[in-house]
Amino acid sequence: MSLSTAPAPVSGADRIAMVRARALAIRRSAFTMVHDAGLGHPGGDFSAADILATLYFGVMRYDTKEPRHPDRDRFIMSKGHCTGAFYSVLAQAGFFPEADLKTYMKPLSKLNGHPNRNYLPGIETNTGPLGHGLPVAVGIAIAGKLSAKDYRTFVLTGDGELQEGSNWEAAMAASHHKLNRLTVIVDRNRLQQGADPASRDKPLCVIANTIKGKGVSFMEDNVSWHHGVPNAEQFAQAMKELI
Ligand SMILES: Cc1ncc(C[n+]2csc(CCOP(=O)(O)OP(=O)(O)O)c2C)c(N)n1
Ligand SMILES: [Mg+2]
Repeated sequence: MSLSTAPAPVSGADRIAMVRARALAIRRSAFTMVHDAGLGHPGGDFSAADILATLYFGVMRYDTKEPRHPDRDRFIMSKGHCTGAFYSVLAQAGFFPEADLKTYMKPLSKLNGHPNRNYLPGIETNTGPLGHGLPVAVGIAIAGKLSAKDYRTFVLTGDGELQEGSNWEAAMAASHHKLNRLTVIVDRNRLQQGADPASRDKPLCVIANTIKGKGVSFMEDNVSWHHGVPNAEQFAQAMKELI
């Protein structure tokens, strides 16, 4: 049984175009599902669409005919509320028919609001209560290491979700166990649910997105300027730019 991602187009440019088209299809499908169900989390579906398309159509190895193939790469949708996007990518990849998406959140449907591994192929673990995906992924990655498997484990978390302390315990365990086949992707869409920084009663932490060496062309994003000292020519050039 062979493991593969979707058929690879010839050139890198075509590959990017294919992943973009998949991401667009995920958004269209997820929004249709939310519209028809009258329920869902479309904002987080949309921010996750490119990540899911990249993983399923450019990165991960899996076999839809044998979803529990022992050598498959594992993916855990820790932001389990975003089933519009997750079910859409699973259906596009071929784990179940795209027609099933029409049953999203209907009575007796297998497509619940949160993913259930007992109902659908391609789901590694149930998620929904935030903060559990990474701890489970750490366990899966440790199991891979202990059994000398080379599968990779991917987890997609929300940025708000990272407030759950379980993530930090899992991150420390991941580092301690040297889990080099584990990748955590944070969907940093800068929003969660109901957070209101303007009326806070607690300390504030601002993450400033900056550029090291900002303002001088040859210094920006160049780590050698961490403690570099300019020569005469560099000094003159920098002074010309810093106006
Ligand atoms: C433990 C837990 N607390 C609260 C919720 C309710 N809840 C669902 S989504 C959400 C916000 C998540 O924000 P974020 O992780 O940033 O996800 P995204 O922005 O990608 O939707 C919350 C609080 C939950 N699902 N689980
Ligand atoms: Mg968020």
